[in-house]
Amino acid sequence: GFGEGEKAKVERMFGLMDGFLKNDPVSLQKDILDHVEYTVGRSRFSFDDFEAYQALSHSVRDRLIERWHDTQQYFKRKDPKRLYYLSLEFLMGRSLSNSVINLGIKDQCADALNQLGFEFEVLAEQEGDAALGNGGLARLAACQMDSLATMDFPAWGYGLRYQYGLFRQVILDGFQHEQPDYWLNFGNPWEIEHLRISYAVKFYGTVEEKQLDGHHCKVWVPGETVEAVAYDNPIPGYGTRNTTNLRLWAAKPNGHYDLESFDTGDYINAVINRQRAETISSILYPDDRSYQGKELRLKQQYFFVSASVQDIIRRFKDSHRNFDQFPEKVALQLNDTHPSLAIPEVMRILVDEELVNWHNAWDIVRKIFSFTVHTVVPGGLEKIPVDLLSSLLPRHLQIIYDINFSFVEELKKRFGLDYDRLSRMSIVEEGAVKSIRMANLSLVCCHAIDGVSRIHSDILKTRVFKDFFELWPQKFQYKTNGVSQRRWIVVSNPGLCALISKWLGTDAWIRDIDLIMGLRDHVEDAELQQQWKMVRRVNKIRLAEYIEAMIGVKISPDAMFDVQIKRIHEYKRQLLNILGIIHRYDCIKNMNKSDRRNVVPRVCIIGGKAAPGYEIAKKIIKLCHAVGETINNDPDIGGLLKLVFIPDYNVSVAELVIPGSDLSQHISTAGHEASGTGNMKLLMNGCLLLATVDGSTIEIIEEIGKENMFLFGAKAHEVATLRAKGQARKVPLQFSRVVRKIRDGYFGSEVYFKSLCDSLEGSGDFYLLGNDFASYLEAQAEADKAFVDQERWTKMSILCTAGSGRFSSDRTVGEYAEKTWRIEPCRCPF
Ligand code: F58
Repeated sequence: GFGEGEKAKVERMFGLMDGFLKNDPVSLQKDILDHVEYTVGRSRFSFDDFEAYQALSHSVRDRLIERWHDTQQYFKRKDPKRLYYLSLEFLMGRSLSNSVINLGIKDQCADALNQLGFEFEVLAEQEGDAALGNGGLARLAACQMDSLATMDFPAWGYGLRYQYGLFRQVILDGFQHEQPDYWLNFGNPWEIEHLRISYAVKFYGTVEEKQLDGHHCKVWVPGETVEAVAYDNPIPGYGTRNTTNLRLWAAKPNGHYDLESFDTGDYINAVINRQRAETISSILYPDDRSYQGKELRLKQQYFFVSASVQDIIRRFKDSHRNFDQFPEKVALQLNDTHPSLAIPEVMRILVDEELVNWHNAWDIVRKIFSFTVHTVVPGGLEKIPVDLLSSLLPRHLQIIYDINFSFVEELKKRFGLDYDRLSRMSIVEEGAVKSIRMANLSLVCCHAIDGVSRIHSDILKTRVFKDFFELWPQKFQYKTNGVSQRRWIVVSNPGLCALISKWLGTDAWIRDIDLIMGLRDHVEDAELQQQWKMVRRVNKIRLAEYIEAMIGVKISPDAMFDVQIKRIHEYKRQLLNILGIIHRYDCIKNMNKSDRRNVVPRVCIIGGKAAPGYEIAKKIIKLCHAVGETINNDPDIGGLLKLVFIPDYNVSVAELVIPGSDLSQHISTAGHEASGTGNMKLLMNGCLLLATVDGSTIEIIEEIGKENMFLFGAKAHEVATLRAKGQARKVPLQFSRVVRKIRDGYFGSEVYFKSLCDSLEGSGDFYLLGNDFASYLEAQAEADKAFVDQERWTKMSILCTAGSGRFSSDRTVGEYAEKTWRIEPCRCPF
């Protein structure tokens, strides 16, 4: 805190504070009409839903900007330690509802619009998704930004402003096709363009040795320079005036003209060539599996990292004379290894440009960086071919070599000349293609390495990073992921939100999630149960309407809605789900009339994108459609079973599906899902989980009890042995029968599906579908049984929500703040 005198000063400084934009409906209405007329350029007497959305968004944006300025002024004044969150991907989704809710002006906006003849919910639907990311890692970054702002932490996010977000998935004849997502086509009111905040980012060229101010220096003479321009995306906290920033960089041609190339020839071509600079920030890589040594990807990484580091150092220098205090004022978080070039970039700027000596710079670097790992697969770790790095970033390669030299010396002192160990741990991989291991670089340079769930961290310590754990056990930690209850309950499930607040007697759980366990006290209350069911039913009807509108399949809200929504991956085992559905279909077909009366009607919903080059994932999508086609059109089945694929799954589709789900599947082969975050979103919304004992599900079990979930499958510690058994594993008859059905062409396309079937039989089945099939079916049968008893089901559903508190990103971010970043809240006092 600060003294009274200080407070008075601050108040004087912010004297105009609440004098600016008013938030009553009348003022809002005037602002909206002004924006219709002057920003959108339409007549205030005639504008449509989209134009109304634009005008409303601009009115909200104005309020965001105001708070953004106040917060940044305040941070600047208080000069707290700041966190910078570097991520190559952010999946922000839509912003309108989130913003008005966090600003606390949703009702006022709705009122203002009503009087103009518009409905808030309809306008909110006009907004497209900001999909600057692939999956869990990117949405995690978005949830954490929301928590950082809400908890008043002085933190900024840094990333890339891709012109094309994650591709749109279009389904034609059951096949996935990718279409570009040019999300900026209709403008983006949620960003503020700062053309004057820009940095030159260098590429290629050579390193020269020079004498500078009596220092012996390395000078990097670049072969190409590109300009990074800042686009700021305000992130409003909930229940606070604090509004922080997500700064995304766009690439523009550099303004310093190279006279020579313009003089000597073709002017037109010279301009066109310069324009190519923009490709750096043009497209998001849609591959969420493994890293390929692509030059453009490396350029993207360095481009955003360099601009961010320059910006951070510039801001620090604004209020400090030297770098002594740097580690007390700056923490840099790397979201996976993608931004790890920030490490040599900080070294380069400190040593080459700020003339800090190597040892001091190294000391700083080791104190400020931390990183989070999001994968379990060693093959998912990034490697950069040395040839590529030496051509693109020659100085950084030198720095990495220097860091590695000292590191290897340290290893020799500690372990002696254990060459196997040295070659495993070295940052440089000697092999057919000599390359830089970005994970090893990060492990050496960061003071903390976090896994995303407990089991994940154990796997990192005992397998993936075993050697490093032996060397530096204290660096290894974990912070189980979390998701924002603002986005995943308040924004996406207003009905449930109101109900929770009503029964808790307060809406304080929106900032203080632990309160949500208070619902447990009311779980036996028939009135709550009734209202809970009603809210969920309304959500199911909304989802059913969406599905009918999108794909023309009619579904009944009386059925159990069973969903699996996530990227399509072999390890996530959407295929297991589909095989289970085929089995169910078979069973129903073989039943007589009276048995059919006992079948619990099910609607199976699958959604997710396959990476464009991931053949097997694409076949799984096609299989899902082929099976759905057969089942949904079989008059013999009627309403007992449906299988629908929701196209183009993204954040806003998730906001619709999750509140309307009864059961959700998280069925990765144990030991493969680092954490999973969809499970948390569904849990919060009172959806029951059918799951393997993997990732964060293990911790969910601890919170809500296995009696409130449907668990199955091999445990992580059994997987290696099971795999080693190979063909000796026993596979249930039902499994072979179902696979045979696909092979025999029951669902068509038998040639196309052959490789899928082969991956499940013989020496294949790496992900153990056959092994887990019997227990999967048992868990499904348990779920059916529970659903029949609606009272029991509803109680379990309430207990899921009540037990979800630990999985709020507020808890995760609080742990990072205290243990890793060592930052304190800095709350704008107005
Ligand atoms: C995901 N990783 C994990 N990577 O799979 C999931 O278990 C975890 O819950 C989540 O991170 C958050 O920690 C993930 O989403 C990517 O999308 C990368 C994108 C860039 C290429 C490599 C994968």
